[in-house]
Amino acid sequence: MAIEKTYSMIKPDGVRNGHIGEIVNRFERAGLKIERMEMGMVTPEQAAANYQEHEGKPFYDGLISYITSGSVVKMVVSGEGAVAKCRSLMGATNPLEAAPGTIRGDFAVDVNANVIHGSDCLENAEIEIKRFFG
Ligand code: DAT
Ligand code: MG
Repeated sequence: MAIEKTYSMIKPDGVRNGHIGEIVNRFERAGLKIERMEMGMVTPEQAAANYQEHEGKPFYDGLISYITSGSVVKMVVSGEGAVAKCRSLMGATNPLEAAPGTIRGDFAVDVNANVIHGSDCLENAEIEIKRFFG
């Protein structure tokens, strides 16, 4: 494994429901480092680019309107195998399948509003860091 950087984002429900501190704490406890962190909105353009692979699916419109519906916390997270480590701390996409002890397993109730985003591979991590931090 090597030191990697990944992009993670606490989604609007995670912010609204007060999970920022807990999530940052879990990342740091797992040995990951918060390199950059910024609160703000996701623009419709950023949302469309980030979820391009889902265009045309039945949940696409809801996904875009949800992710642009309120403040998010954008983060660059680094560490040994940060991409996979972040994904494993997040848990499965569907909260019904997310294991207890994972962020989604503990805090998500809805497959769309599922608390947190994390890049799914190193290549997308680089693209997403540029997309959200310029
Ligand atoms: P992940 O966020 O775990 O990488 P993904 O890339 O498959 O999952 O999907 C992106 C987001 O789209 C996901 O976090 C929530 C939403 N989503 C995925 N599948 C969905 C579904 N069947 N119904 C509603 N929203 C869904
Ligand atoms: Mg994904």
